[in-house]
This record gives sequence, structure tokens and C-alpha cells, in this order.
Amino acid sequence: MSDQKTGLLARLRAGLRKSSDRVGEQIASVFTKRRLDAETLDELEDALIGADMGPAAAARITKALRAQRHDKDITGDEIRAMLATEIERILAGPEVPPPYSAHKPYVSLVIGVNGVGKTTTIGKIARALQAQDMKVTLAAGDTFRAAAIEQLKIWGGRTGATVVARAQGADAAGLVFDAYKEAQANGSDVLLVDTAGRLQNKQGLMDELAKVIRVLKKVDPSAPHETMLIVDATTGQNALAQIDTFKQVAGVTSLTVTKLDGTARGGAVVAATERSGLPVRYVGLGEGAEDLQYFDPRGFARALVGLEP
Ligand SMILES: Nc1nc2c(ncn2[C@@H]2O[C@H](COP(=O)(O)OP(=O)(O)OP(=O)(O)O)[C@@H](O)[C@H]2O)c(=O)[nH]1
Ligand SMILES: [Mg+2]
Repeated sequence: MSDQKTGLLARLRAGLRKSSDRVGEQIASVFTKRRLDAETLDELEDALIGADMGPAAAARITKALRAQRHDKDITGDEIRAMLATEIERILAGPEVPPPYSAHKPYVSLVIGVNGVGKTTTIGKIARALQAQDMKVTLAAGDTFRAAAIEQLKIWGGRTGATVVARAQGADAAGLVFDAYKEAQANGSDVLLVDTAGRLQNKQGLMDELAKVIRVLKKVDPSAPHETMLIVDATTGQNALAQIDTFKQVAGVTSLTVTKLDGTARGGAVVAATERSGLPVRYVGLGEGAEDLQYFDPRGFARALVGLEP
């Protein structure tokens, strides 16, 4: 493994420490007998639910274990490895870096409820793309708060990305139209569109989001090429309701899970992918520009159960 890859996995493990401690405690509380019998498997299923993986994923995982090792002696590390394999199976999806070169500009629409980390994630992605010599334009589609526009401009300054913004209160769809034209004119590879945080039950804002998407389709029928829903890992199972609603309104194509560093609820990523079938694109592991990683199902699954990479 390259040094870079080892470094990333070490950071992932550090970020997921609270979650893996939680999973570890749950496993330890079950594995007093060292035997994977029916009773232990039932307890393990409850333990996985207790680690925020949700009932459906917990049932799927224990079913797979039941088929493999019924009534045999087993060590803690063996159970961790088996769990990691089954978790990875749930997480593994169409995960590849986005096909940025397939469209110019490749339009990534970033959505989610208030405060989940949309603007910060956009800044981090801009930074990562810039490091790969891609030209990036940022659309300040959160026109509600003056501070939001400023926040995006700061990220623009840090990363060298062009920021297209209008005054507070301007029409978000119009702003996004302008930003697309600007990105096209300046030869950007990627247009990252920030949006206002909206609760999934606020119809007006949800309508506005639908309008942003309609406007994008007018300038490029294939856009947005990615509609990324940001969910905050600390909200655990609440993220599931957000995913369901945003999927209906905006046709979400990927998830990014933020704030994994501050929570023991990393298991919720398993519940979210099991329920939605959506690929996780990035994970957020802190507030800094470097604290974003492409989601690696194997690395994530192993870190979550506390195994070495
Ligand atoms: N610890 C941690 N904090 C994060 C992460 N991502 C974002 N944050 C913090 O979460 C807070 C909200 O981030 P924003 O990017 O402003 O969230 P937003 O979704 O744009 O918020 P609104 O525009 O108000 O809807 C900020 O304090 C960020 O620094 C992360 O991965 N880890
Ligand atoms: Mg924001």
C-alpha cells in the first residue's frame, strides 16, 4: 500500500474512533461465550442496531453470519473480520470518483438540511479538485443569508475557484443560471452549486430547489450530473428521513456524510446506504480543508469495526 493510502486510512480510523469504540463495546458485550450460536446472533443483531446500523442492515449482516458460522467457536477478531466483510458488501455500490471529464462543466448540485456541512464540503471538494489541476467555479446558490455568500467567497479565495454570487435575497435559480454560463465561459471543468439549507418539510424551499434543477436542465439537459445530498452523521437515523424526502424532490444521486469525526454514530452510514441504495461519495472527517476523503467501502467497514486497514 502506498504511504498516501496508509495515511488516509490512518486518518479515517482516527476520525471513526468514537464509532469504532461504540461498535467494539457492543461486540464485547455480546461475545462473552465465543460461540456464534442462535442466542449470540440475536444479541449481535441488537448490538448492531445499538451501533446505529439500523434494523434492516443488522438483520442482513446477522443472516449472513448465521449462514457461515453457526455453533462454532470464534475469536473477537474473527467476528470483526466477518462483520467488516458483510458491512462492506452493503456499502459497496457504484463507488468510483465522479466522471468529471464526461461533461464540461460537470455540474454538481449540493443539497441538504441546515447546517449539515454543504458549504464546507464544497470548499473541501474545490480544494481537492484544484489540487488535481481542475478548474472549478462555485455558485453561491444560498441567496438567503449574506453570511453564506461570504463563506463561499472565503473558500473561493482559499482555493482559487471563481465564485459567482448575487446580493442576498436574489433568485437562486437565476444565480445558478448565471453561474453555469460563467463556468462555461471560463472553461471550468466542474461547477459546484451551493444551496440554502432547507428542512424537508418546507414546501417553498423544496419548490425552489426543483426550479434550480429545471433551470440547469435548460442550459444542459444532462445537468445536474450529480445531485449530492449531504447528511450529518451526528443525526444518526434522522438522516434516513432526509434521504427519503430529498430523493423524491431532487433525484439524489449520491450521499456525502459529514462530521464523522465528532460522533459515535458512524454506523448510520451503513443504515443510510442499505435503505437508499445510494453510493457515498465523500466522508467529512473534520472542519479543515483536508478533512474530506473519497469514500472507501473496505477501509470504512474495517475502520468501523476497529480493524487495521
Ligand atoms: N467536525 C466536523 N465539522 C464539520 C464537518 N463538515 C462541516 N462541519 C462544520 O459544520 C458547521 C456547518 O457547516 P456549513 O458548511 O456551514 O453547513 P451548511 O450545510 O452549509 O449550513 P447552512 O448553509 O446553514 O445550511 C460548520 O461549523 C463546519 O465547520 C466535518 O466533517 N466535521
Ligand atoms: Mg451553507
